[in-house]
Order: sequence, then structure tokens, then C-alpha cells
Amino acid sequence: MDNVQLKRSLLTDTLTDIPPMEMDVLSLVNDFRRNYTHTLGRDRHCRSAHYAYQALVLILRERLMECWKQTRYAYEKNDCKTASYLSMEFLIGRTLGNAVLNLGLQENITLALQCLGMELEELADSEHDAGLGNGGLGRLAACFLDSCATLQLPVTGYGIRYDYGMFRQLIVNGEQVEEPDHWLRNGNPWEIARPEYTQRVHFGGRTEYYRDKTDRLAPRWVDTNDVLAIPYDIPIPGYRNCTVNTLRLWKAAATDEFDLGEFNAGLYPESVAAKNSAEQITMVLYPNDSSENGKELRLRQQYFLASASLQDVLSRWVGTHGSDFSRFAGKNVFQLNDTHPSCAVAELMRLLMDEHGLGWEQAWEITTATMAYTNHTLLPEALEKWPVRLFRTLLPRLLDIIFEINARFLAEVSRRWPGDTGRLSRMSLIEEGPEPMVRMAYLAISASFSVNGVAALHSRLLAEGLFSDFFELWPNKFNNKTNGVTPRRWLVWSNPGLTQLLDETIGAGWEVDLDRLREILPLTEDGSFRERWYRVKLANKERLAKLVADECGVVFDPRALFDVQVKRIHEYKRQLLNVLHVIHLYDRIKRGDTGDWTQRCVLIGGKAAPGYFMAKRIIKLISNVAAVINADPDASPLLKVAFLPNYSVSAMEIIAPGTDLSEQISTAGKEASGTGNMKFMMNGAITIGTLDGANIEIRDEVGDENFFLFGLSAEQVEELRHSYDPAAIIANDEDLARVLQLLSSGHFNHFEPGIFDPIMHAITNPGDPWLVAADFRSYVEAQKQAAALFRDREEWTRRSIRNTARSGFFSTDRTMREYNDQIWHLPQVPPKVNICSISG
Ligand code: 26Q
Repeated sequence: MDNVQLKRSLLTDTLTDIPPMEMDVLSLVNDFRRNYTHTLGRDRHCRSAHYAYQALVLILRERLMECWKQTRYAYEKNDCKTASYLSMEFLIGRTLGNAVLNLGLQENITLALQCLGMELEELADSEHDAGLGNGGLGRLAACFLDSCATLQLPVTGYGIRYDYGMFRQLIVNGEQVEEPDHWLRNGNPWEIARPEYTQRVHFGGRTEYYRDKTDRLAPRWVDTNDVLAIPYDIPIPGYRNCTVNTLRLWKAAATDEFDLGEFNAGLYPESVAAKNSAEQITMVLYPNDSSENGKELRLRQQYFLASASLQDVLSRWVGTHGSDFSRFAGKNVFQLNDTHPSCAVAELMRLLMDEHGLGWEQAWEITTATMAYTNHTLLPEALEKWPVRLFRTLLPRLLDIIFEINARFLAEVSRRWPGDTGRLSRMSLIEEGPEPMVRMAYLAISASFSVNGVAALHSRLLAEGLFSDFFELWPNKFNNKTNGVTPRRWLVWSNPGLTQLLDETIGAGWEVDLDRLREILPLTEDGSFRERWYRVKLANKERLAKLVADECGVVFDPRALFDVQVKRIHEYKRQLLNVLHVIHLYDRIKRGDTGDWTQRCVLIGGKAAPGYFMAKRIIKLISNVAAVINADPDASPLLKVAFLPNYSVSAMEIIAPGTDLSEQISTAGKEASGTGNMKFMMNGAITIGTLDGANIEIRDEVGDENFFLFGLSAEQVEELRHSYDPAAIIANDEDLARVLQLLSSGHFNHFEPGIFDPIMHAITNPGDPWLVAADFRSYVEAQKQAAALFRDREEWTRRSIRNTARSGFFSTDRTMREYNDQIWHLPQVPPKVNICSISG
């Protein structure tokens, strides 16, 4: 025992005197060799690059550790307010390159690896993407964490450690095939298990009333099936500032009861089956980016995240402040990334009342002062709803609390609008009907002090449309926080050529002050600067062309216009409109209308939800159209088309820098924000887009002459719906008629009769919600302008430069400052710096 005490004291405070880990090339080489031989037990005979990768991760991890601890100490010592970002998805992609960059070790690691006969890029490329997200919402969470660490804000990400991330997409015979993504197969050297912070999460059972110490009837949740939540921590380094924040991911594990009770009763297989069902919870990410209705396992996942994370925060609170919760709301805020973690509202009420003895009023005061909700969708059908019946069996105590919240809420609505029963049923947290449902967005709004959308238009439409009743009741809750992307990953890391040019031109420092990119604006008139800009883009296009050749077997000429649309496949994102334009270009070639032609390479990529029939059929169409065009000797010198399989974060790191034309062509009023649009802009692509989501703000920043605008506005879209007549549009547009003729004639499906009939139907249906035919003509005209401009290399380059120069607003550093100034109010807390040699 004494021994243990002694070791403990040695392990804690005195360690602050340990000298900082050296960052010079020789130390890096020596530490690499030590880890490779001693920690991993390999020698020069080992041929697998995997162990070299692991050794490199270990030397970076060692260098992060002390800063990680000091960051935590600084937050604790200041007893500062902290934010918990609750999200079912963190699409972090690869970590190695980002860690090297943020630690400021790019040069020295490159040299050290050179000494050892290796290349950083090669090892970085061997890392498996952490695909713990579907798309925009998950990637946004990852960019947020990068910026919070860079701004030295005390923010912890809470999520789920899925064993299987986003599926790997193969294209077989032009169709999507899904393969499981077992990303943890070779372990994850970036994570640290923290079983000492395990939490217990309840499911099932029932509510029972008992007499508490004061002889009052009090509820408790009994006869539950419990699951353990084990945290795994991933370090989130700030940009060269010694701060290392935490992403805490929960893994589900069975409790010991599973091994004992039934096992002893001789029911061994039953016992193991129960164990499996507990561990199922964190097995797989749902690959749907709009809600998957009614799946019990999904609700289990959501509650598991909410409960484990809140218990984690509360137990730390009790550990330092005891049972006094009076200052809790002043020290904590929970940001809900969409409604997915919104069980947290009722769960915080339950924990405060049932576990910590607070009364309803005080618990509600705390809940409504700590919860903030971000919405990411304008599609009414994507608003999450769960059957009351499912809540009753899975989370009965939570349902009690939701009913009570609803009763009090509806009383407030009645006081404000006496007798307005229509409004009561519209606003109720419970949708009545044969299958009553809990409306998760309404639950989140009713308990949050802040409700935000993710782009200016989106936030306005939420207030005017989807949530207008709530906006009338609580106008001050509603606000906008336009999305962003982290310039460290999306410019510095992914575009080293442009980074070097920018460094040489305006000096370093713009990476953390992205508005400084405006300093290059005067150079649009400098011919030699433009030439360098063009050369950088060309080199990036060669890199992208290589990816396309390797993955698709299609040869892109880097001198051609690279026209790219990568994002989830969704009807509202209108990949179909893109294909119709491609078919139109092909038709022009076949009719010989090729005067002043601009050579073009069209790249489309993205995953379809496995159960989304139309999205999958659109992939098939793109593949078939590509096959016909690329094999046609008339067409292929002028036009190439490729569908890139398995679009991912690491693919985007190559795609964005190599793109000329960024396709952002959703039906206006449907895309909440978009973030790919920002990555492209930052890398000097010009957008062809509708007035939707953040496109509007991109155009405002860059100026309308540097953006190819087309299509109906959100208001015009709503107006047109009543009288939409695609047949008339087709009859009046010869080009569109010819395109649809080609499509329906079977030209792209000779041996697969009828497979594109559903697509023809969708386009010609007066009820088409996405109005594809309505925007065809103006899209084609905008594409013509883009093509013409591309032939003027100097002018195109000027506009490309302006796009990068005016992308400063779309840094998540700006977004996070806004969240902090207007919602969170956290202090900036730097760790003690003398222990760390990462330059500030
Ligand atoms: C919900 C319930 C059950 C199963 C799945 C889901 C689910 C999962 C993921 C619902 C939605 C998502 C993801 C949504 C998403 O990525 N939205 C995008 O968020 C971006 C960041 O704000 C925006 O830029 C995009 O406009 C928006 O589409």
C-alpha cells in the first residue's frame, strides 16, 4: 500500500518538472527507432509499413500527452465553464497528417523519416479514415473541434465509438455495393481507453414510486437492463498552441450480471446472447443522412450517448463541487448536434431529479440554461420522430418526463394563445394519431435557450416555416451560425502548393486569421503571380487525375475544365441535373455543335443510403452515361465522365485542391448550408450554384462576377410548385427534349431495358419536389458561361484567386467565435506553456 502511495505521488505533481519532449530531427529519429524496436518489437526485417506508421504515431502521441494533461489541468484549475458538443457523428478522417501539422513538425518529421528511408506522405496515406459519420453534419463536428482547440476553448466532443463506420462503397457493374468498414481491425493508436470513467446506462424496466427520506412519493426507474459505457479518448490538438482538447467516444459493454446470473442458472448461450445485445449498441453507424424511422437500435444509440455523456459531466461536477448544483448552469453548456442526442433534455432532468435529488423547478431551470440545439435540415420529412410506444418500452422514465415537459409547455402555449386548439396540437411535443409520436425537434426547442440554423437563409426559413410557431413564442431563442471548415486541414494540409505560395506572398499566420487571405487581392493583376497560381492548380489537377485514373480507370487531361460534384447522393442535391447537362454536352458533340468547345472532365462522387432506391439508381445512371461517353471516340477527347467510388474525407483532401468548377446545385431552400462548397472555394474553385444554403453567403463574399448563379430562388420554388408543368418546359426546350429522348430511348441502357424509367418519371412528374426540369435551361446557360470563361485562362485565374482571397469568413475559427460569443460564453484558457515546446 505504501508503495502504491509513493508511486502515485511520483506520478502526479513532480512530473511537471519533466523536460519537454525534444522536437529536433535527431530526437525524432531516435524516438522512432526506440518505439519501433522496443515498444513494437520489430526490426529491419519487418516488411510491413504498418509498424512504421505505428511507430510514427507513437512519437507524436508522446509529444501530445503532456500538453493534453496540462490543458486539462488549466481548465480544472480555473474551474472554467466548459462546453460539451454532443454528436452521434464525428467524421474525423485521418489523424496523422493533421497531428504533424498542428504540432508544427512537418519539416522535422519529413527530414527524420528521410533519414530512415521513408516518406511522411506514404505513411499518412496508409492510415485508415475514421469514418464515424455520414457527411456534412459529422464533418462539421470534426472541424469544430479543430477550431475550438486552436482558439483554446474548453470544449469536449462526446460521441460513439462505432466498430463499423460509414460503409465502404464499391461500384460493381455501375451499381453501389456496400462493404462493412471495420476500421478498428488493426487497432486505433490514437485512442486511449479510460475504463476508470465507465458509466452505467439503463434500458427497459418501469417507473416505480416509493417514499423518500422526507416521506414524499418519489419516482425511480427499476428492473432495468443495464449497459456499460466505456470511454475512449482521442486527442484534439490545437494549431501550434500547446492546447490538446478531448474527443470522448463511448463503447458499449455488457455488465458483469450477464456473466453471472443466467450463466449460473445453466443458461450459458442465453447469457452470451444478452451480452451481445448490449455490445450491439455501438457496433455500427447508421448510414442514413436523413432519419431512419422507428429503428429501436438507433434510439438505443442516441440515449446511450446522451446518458453516458451527461453522467460523465455530472460525476465530475459532484467530484469537485459536491451536491450543490446552484452554479452548474453557469459552468456548463451542452450543444446538441441536431436532434440525434436530444434525449439529453429528458435525461438531464432525470439525473438531476432522480439521482441528485433536485426538484422539478430547479432541474428545469438548469436544463433550460444549459441546452442549445443546432438544426441541420429543412426537409420536414427529415425531422426526427419516435413512436411513444417505443419510448414506453425502452425508456419509460424518460417518457414520464417528456409528458410532464409537454403538459407544462402546452399550459404556457394556452396562456399565450387562449383557446387556440389548432396551435396546441401543432406545437405539442407529442404528435397524436393512430401511432402517437415524440417530436424530437420540439422537445429540443422547448428545453433549449438557443436554437440555431447553419446558414443565413436556413435560419430565416426555420423561423418563417418549419418552426414558425416556436419562433412566435420565443423569438429570442432563434439565431444563425453559418457553418465553416477548418483551414488547417482543408487548405494547409491538403494544398501544400498553394500554402507555400501564400506563405511566400503574405507571410505565415493567415492559417489562424483567414481574413488575411484578402491581402492577395491586389495580386490578381500581377501576371507572374497569376502564372504561379495557375501552375499550383495544374499540379493539383495532375494529382486528382491520378486518383481518378487509379480508382475509375478514366483518363482526365489536366488542361481540361475539372467540373466536380461530390456529396451524399440525394434527390434534393440534384446530381440528376448534373447528369442531364452531361448528356446535353454529349448530344451537342454528336450533333457537331462543338465550335469554341471547352474540354471538360466531370467527376461525381458520393454514397447513397443503402435503402434509398432513387439515389442508387442515379449512381447507376451516372455510371452508364460515363461508360457510353468515355468509350465514344467522338466524345471522349472533348468530354470525360467518372463516378469516383467511396468518396471520403481523405478523397476530398485531393479533390478540392484539383477542382476548377464546384457544383452546388440543390433545389433552393433545401440544402441547409453545405460545407463542401466552402472547401472548394478556399482552394480556388469557382462555384456554379443556386441561391441555397451558404452558397448565398459565398456569393455575397466573392462578388457575383466570381460565381456562376442559376436557378429559381427559394421563394420562386415554393411559388412554382402549385403550377409546375414539366411537360410544357420540355416541349419548349429542344435541348432538354433531346436529352430526355436519349434517356428514354435506352441509349444508356441497351442491355438493361427499363432501368431508367423511374428517373424519367421523376423528371416528368408535375409533383417533382426538386423541380429538375425547371432549372435545366438556366443551368445550361450558366455552364456555358463557365466554359467560355475557362478558355480565358488569365481571367479564370483572377476569379479563382478572388475565391480563395475572400473565403476567410468560412473558417470554422469564425464560426466557433460566434458560437462562443453568442451562445457558450467560455473563457479562452491556455495551458501552462513552459512545459511544452510547441511554438505558439
Ligand atoms: C437520424 C435518425 C436516424 C438515422 C439517421 C439520422 C440522421 C443521420 C445523419 C439524420 C441526418 C444526418 C445528417 C445530416 C447532415 O449531414 N446534414 C447536413 O449538415 C451539414 C452541416 O450543417 C449541412 O451543411 C448540410 O446542408 C446538411 O444537409
